[in-house]
Amino acid sequence: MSTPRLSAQTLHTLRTGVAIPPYDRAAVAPGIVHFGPGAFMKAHLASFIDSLLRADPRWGIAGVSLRTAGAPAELEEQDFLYTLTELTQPARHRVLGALCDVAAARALPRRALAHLMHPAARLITVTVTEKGYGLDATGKLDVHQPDVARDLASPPVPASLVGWLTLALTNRRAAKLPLPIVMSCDNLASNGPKLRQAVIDFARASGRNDAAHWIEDEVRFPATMVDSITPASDAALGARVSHAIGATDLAPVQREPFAQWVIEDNLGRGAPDLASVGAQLTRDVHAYERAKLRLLNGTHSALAYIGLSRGHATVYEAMRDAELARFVERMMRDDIAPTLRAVNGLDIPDYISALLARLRNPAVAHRLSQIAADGSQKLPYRFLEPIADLLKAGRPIDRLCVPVAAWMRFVYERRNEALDDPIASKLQASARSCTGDPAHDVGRFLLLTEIFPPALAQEPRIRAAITRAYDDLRNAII
Ligand code: CS2
Repeated sequence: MSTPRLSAQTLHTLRTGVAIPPYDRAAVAPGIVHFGPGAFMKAHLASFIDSLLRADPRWGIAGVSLRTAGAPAELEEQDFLYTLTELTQPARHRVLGALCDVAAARALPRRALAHLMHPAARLITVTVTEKGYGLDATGKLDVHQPDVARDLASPPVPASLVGWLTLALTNRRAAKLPLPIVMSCDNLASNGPKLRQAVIDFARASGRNDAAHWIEDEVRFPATMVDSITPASDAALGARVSHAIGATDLAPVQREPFAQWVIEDNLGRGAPDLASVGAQLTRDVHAYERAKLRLLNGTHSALAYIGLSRGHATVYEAMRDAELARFVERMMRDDIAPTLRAVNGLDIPDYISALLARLRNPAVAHRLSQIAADGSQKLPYRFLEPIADLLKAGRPIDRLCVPVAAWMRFVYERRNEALDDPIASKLQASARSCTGDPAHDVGRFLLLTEIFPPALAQEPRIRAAITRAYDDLRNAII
């Protein structure tokens, strides 16, 4: 007998021990519209919302995908049900029912707009990754970014996130619908304020000054910190899940058991009770955000660029390289920690110890190549900002410059191969002009103003430290 497909119909026939939505999905309304319904949101945000729906059916999620061309058939065929596998030993499988729809904005713009205009939609959440915001190296909206530039002419169907948000907010205003909260859940320092400023700048640049003022005065863009290590889904996960649940699931996701969502406590009225399902609401969100971006994401990127050059494939493998593990622990405790501020509930040395244990979880096969992608977007907040803080404080910067140099070597080695980065061709042009001479090569990369603000690139101590590290890495010295 062939294995049935996961769907609303087969939900009650799954293997015992598989958790299924304990609420009536037919009663769920789409109170959240989510931009970027990829693996991270399916594994993180949707798991919190799935718990919330037990008590409050108003908060189903309607996804809007900006990048995919067509509707995600796998999910649609499964009635938007999918399995979340928590990578414990043994793994736990939970079928989530929080997602109600996914509209591909390019193919089905009306469906996307209908979700955004639904009177019940009170929260717009976003996980489009760093590159989805169209920001420049200083964190401001880049009006020359192709999708943004195109949307400034107010085409009937926008392409960019800021274009869609401006359209949704102004249309809701005109229709006198309740205003949604707009919540960035991406890895960006000050993600809420940056998105707010980008939307305001976009409205202004497209000649809608009145809308810009109104957004400035009325719309809330809380900052958040989101955290859960989510290895990309692959065929092995599909096979494992289908076997474990007793049905074929073509859209499963996996993550470590740990999941954290810290939200700036200024949601106002009409927001879902996210604290009731474990989200932390705090006035100190920036302290959490900075600690996470620098300690977790920074360490991830260091493990990726240095680890790949040492022949490792996953975070787990890289952490079993004693020299590399020692290097990143020192980087966390001696270099990054002094740039952070402890707040109530966040003890930095304890946070580091917990992080090291998470990175050593043998059940999580997190590929370094996944983390290495989009380096141009990640380097600034993971390394360059803490390096600038260390310089200001008169502290040594050498160790934090090593992963920056390792990224340069990583790009150099891929100068003629596929490179996963929104400015890949620019990076490869720089890499192809390298000669192997450390000072020359580092100088070429530092000219990339999309990544390195000129003041930082011209700072002689930074240039010297990166050049030394670039040279040492040739001999695997860290
Ligand atoms: C990773 C993140 O791919 C990456 O750049 O550092 O996706 C990381 O796993 C998450 O932010 C963890 O919350």
